[in-house]
Amino acid sequence: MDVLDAEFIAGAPGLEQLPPPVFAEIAFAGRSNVGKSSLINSLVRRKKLVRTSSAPGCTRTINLFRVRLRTEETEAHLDLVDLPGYGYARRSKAERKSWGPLIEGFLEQRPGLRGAVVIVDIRRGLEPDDAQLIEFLESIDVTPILVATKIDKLPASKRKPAVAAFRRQLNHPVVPYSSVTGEGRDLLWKRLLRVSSIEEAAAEA
Ligand SMILES: Nc1nc2c(ncn2[C@@H]2O[C@H](COP(=O)(O)OP(=O)(O)O)[C@@H](O)[C@H]2O)c(=O)[nH]1
Ligand SMILES: [Mg+2]
Repeated sequence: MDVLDAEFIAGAPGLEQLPPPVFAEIAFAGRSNVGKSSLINSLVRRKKLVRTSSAPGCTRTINLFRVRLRTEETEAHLDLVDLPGYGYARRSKAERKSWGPLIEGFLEQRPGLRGAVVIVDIRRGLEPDDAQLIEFLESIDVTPILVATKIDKLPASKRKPAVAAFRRQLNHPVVPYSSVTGEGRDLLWKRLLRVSSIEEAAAEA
């Protein structure tokens, strides 16, 4: 699988400002600072397509990126949507309240949405906000794709047990990931291509 092209399409502060959907879309959601933007950059192998930050809570807009990709079978476009991070305690209550509707509104209203990647820090595991989001996705029939990121921050001997514990907690497949080493990239792409109907399930090893 090659990413031939990746470009920023739009940054929208609200649903009304988003361009209408053109291609299949995959949303990326997770707590502020969990590594969402880094994950998207790592997936498309661009260092700076999406701005990353060491100051939590910076992304306040819905950012849409378009990738053109080539698999063994086909060429296709896919839109990746970086949603605002949730759960950042230092923002005002009013501001925090406004994310729920923005994130949920997007997930509910985009007709081209094929799945939502929910990103969790392997060292923190699933937190109540994440669990709520997964429940919400299931209630609206959007497939959650769970990613445990920052796996490189665990010593090698602790990775397998941590991922196993996470899978048990969720009762759901989890993709272990590191945006630093690229571990998990191929597996996550397989899931994304399948959920977007770009490649058949049979293509998954
Ligand atoms: N070691 C390590 N650091 C990461 C990884 N992913 C993100 N980070 C770091 O975590 C911080 C937040 O990342 P960012 O992608 O901006 O998070 P976002 O707020 O969820 O978009 C940055 O300092 C990143 O360099 C990872 O897989 N491994
Ligand atoms: Mg970000």
